Amino acid sequence: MRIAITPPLKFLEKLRRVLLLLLLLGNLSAALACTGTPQVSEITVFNADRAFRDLEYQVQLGPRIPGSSAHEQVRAWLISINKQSGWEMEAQSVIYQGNEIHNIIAKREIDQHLPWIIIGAHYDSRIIADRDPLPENRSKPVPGANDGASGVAVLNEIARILPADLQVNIWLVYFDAEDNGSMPGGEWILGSRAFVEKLKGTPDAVIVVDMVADRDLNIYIEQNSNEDLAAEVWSVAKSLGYEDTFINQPKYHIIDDHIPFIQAGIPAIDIIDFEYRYWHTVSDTVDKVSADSLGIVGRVVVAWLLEKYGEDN
Ligand code: 1BN
Ligand code: ZN
Repeated sequence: MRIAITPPLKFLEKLRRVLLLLLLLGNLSAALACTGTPQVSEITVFNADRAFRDLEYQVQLGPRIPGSSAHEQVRAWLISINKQSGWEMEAQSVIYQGNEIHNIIAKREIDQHLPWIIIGAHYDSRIIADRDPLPENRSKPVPGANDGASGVAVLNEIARILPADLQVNIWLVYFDAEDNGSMPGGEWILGSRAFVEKLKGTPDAVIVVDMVADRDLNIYIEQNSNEDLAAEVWSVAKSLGYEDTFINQPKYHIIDDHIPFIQAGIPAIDIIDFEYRYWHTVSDTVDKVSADSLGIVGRVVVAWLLEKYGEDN
């Protein structure tokens, strides 16, 4: 039996297909807007594949070692793509303890009376793979697929999809020179130290993401991190069903870009998977990391922001 599709049904079917297509393209708000459906800006889709493409892009530029052309290119790219996503951009260039530092800041400032949140990640990669099992590799650079490119990829995608009506001022900070410690003339976390030294005002909370793309993602509560803020974020992760990834146990004390904030009395946490066997080796490459992992971390951070600063709160 043939069922004739009446004109209204045909229209609905067409509409359904347009919606599906737009949804597949990850553009949910455009889909809702074009049907005349009321804006549902709190439905926010973190597109893990799109974030992963940003990770791949950085790795194919080459190691993002301070002073290199890849390091300069990644900065220009961050400024350009975040401008396209509607963020106000600042390139902060300073000399800090004799080092040239270039932090990149994306700002969305709504109202100075609202809270102020910083989400950060380092964009540089380590100059030497000094933990590589093969001695001949230990003077080569780290590709930094996980250690460097993953955090940046999460920040970029947050910049693309974060609803504009959140009741909060947000800075996304791409820190320079995180990764040159434990070697002659080098230091850890220079970019974030320079940033905090120059910071005017006190952010309410800081979340740093680093090494968040391991295919086998295990994120414990880093023990220098602010306990209350960590409890909030790990609880959001649990509510999303990610309790096997965001493991609710303290482990490791890590010197990362959250430390200068903690030292300044600002609540800060480090979301980091420190169980990555390719850490500081030449094998920290794209085949060791996954879009799914970026998606989990991105969704948790976005869900935390929505829970605290979304319209209903
Ligand atoms: C994170 C990624 N870190 C370096 N690359 C910070 C760190 C410093 C972790 C020292 C452990 C020891
Ligand atoms: Zn590192």
